[in-house]
Amino acid sequence: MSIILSGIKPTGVPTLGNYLGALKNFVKLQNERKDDDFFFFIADMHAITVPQDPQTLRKNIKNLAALYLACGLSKENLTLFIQSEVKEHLELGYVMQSLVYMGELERMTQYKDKKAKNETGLSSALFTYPALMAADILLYDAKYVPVGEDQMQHLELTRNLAERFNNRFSDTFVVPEGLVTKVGARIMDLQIPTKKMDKSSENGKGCIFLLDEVNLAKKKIKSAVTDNLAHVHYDVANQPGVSNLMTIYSCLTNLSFKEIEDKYEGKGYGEFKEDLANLVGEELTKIQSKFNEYINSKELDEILDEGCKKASYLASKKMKKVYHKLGIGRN
Ligand code: ATP
Ligand code: LTN
Repeated sequence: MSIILSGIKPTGVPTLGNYLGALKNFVKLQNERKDDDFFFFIADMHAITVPQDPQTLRKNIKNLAALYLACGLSKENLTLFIQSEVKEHLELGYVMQSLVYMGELERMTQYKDKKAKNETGLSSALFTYPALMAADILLYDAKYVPVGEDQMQHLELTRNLAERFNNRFSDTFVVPEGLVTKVGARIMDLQIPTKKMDKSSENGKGCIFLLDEVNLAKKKIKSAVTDNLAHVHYDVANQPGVSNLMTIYSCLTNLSFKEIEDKYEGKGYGEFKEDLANLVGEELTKIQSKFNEYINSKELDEILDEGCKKASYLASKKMKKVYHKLGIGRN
């Protein structure tokens, strides 16, 4: 039995990118690996590394909890919880900060990119964020961490920190492995296909949110940027827009790029976009109908309470061990 864990930040409504790169894969893994234990959480402590409006944040947390289930996760072998409700994340996060080097954090692209853009007012929590992410994973002895490609650098750091601790203080943490999907690990913005689709992005047109009104989402697909080659062909360098749409198509149908190219051979983008818009529309309709069942249900709160209880139990056991090995406190 292995533990499989991942988290999503409640920084907005999850996007089609979050769905295809992460959530859909979580569901697939859960269907394939019946003997494993799945831990998914809402990374609200990570959300406040950039400023958030409290009311919106509260709503995003609840929406994300319901969306995890609406996307198809089964309650069976699932521990679903809110990060801030399990205090040990912060405790181990601090311990990880004491292990990680400044140079390692400076190399993390998420921070480096923001710094390169000369954004002002960056918080110190944004800088130390990967230490907290490592704690999220190591606290539960997670073996596999399904994530989109953008998170692999954080995963590598987590592995290094686990090994560093184990070497200094004896075996304590499982060294985790990242799991990235073959297709869909990086869905791009529909308007700027060289940029990742981000839920906190300011340009809503390039981004499909899972709770978008279905017709609006379809419109976004139909007005996605393509090119004037009029040829459905996978070529990221020369046709980034079309290639991104093909990636979405492939994730939703399991057709290979070659199969999609053959299907639309000799046809322009109109028909391809129309079909894709319908596919996206159908998927969103399914998700939203389940979302509506969960969002105001007592069941959702019960699942989160249960998740918090189970996660807290395991996390507190782990922290006792960690403090003891570090030599802090009295025991
Ligand atoms: P933010 O805009 O706040 O940075 P985000 O949209 O990047 O957020 P996260 O909460 O950081 O979302 O990511 C949740 C999961 O979704 C992660 O596993 C991440 O790798 C994956 N993911 C995020 N964006 C994409 C994308 N465009 N394509 C594929 N996977 C993605
Ligand atoms: N950093 C991730 C979210 C995240 C996460 C985690 C993912 C926080 N803690 C632990 C996997 C495991 C992100 O920005 N997508």
